[in-house]
Amino acid sequence: MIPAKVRAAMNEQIKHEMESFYIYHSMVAYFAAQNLDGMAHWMRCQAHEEMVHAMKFFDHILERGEKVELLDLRQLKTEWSSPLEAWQDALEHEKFITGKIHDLTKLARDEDDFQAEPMLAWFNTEQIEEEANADRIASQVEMVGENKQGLLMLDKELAARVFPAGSPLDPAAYTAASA
Ligand code: OFO
Repeated sequence: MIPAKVRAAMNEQIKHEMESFYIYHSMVAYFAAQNLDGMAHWMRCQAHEEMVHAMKFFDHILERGEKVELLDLRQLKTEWSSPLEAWQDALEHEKFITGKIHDLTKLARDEDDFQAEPMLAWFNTEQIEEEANADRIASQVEMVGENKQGLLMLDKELAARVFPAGSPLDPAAYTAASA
């Protein structure tokens, strides 16, 4: 059993993680349109992680015999005026998510939901990496400024991120499946 307030907040968190999945795909589309294919690829890998985050909450609620409720997503931003603005937004979005995880952790403590603790501890640790990644890349994009060569080098570097094995978001998975 999950305390009612905690269950409601976990269902809200599934929504926030799906919003992360969604906004990062908007960024995939934006970067691809700018011919920044490495950044688009990096964000597609990131979107995979966000789906996993949503499913961790989804499965946690189910395993504890409670009801999963998939809520409407907010309309988030779909356009950016520069790669820097997109990366800065990614950082701000991660900070927002960190705040939500902190709120959920506090709520679980207030409601004596000890069984939620291991999962929430995982998310608190994960958010350190999530913010650090977005912060590092936003800073690097800011550093290269108007230097197109620098931007292309960074883009190439970001293309090296590897999809988790078997990811359905990896174009290799669905282009092979439909061949
Ligand atoms: Fe990017 O951590 Fe989940 O949302």
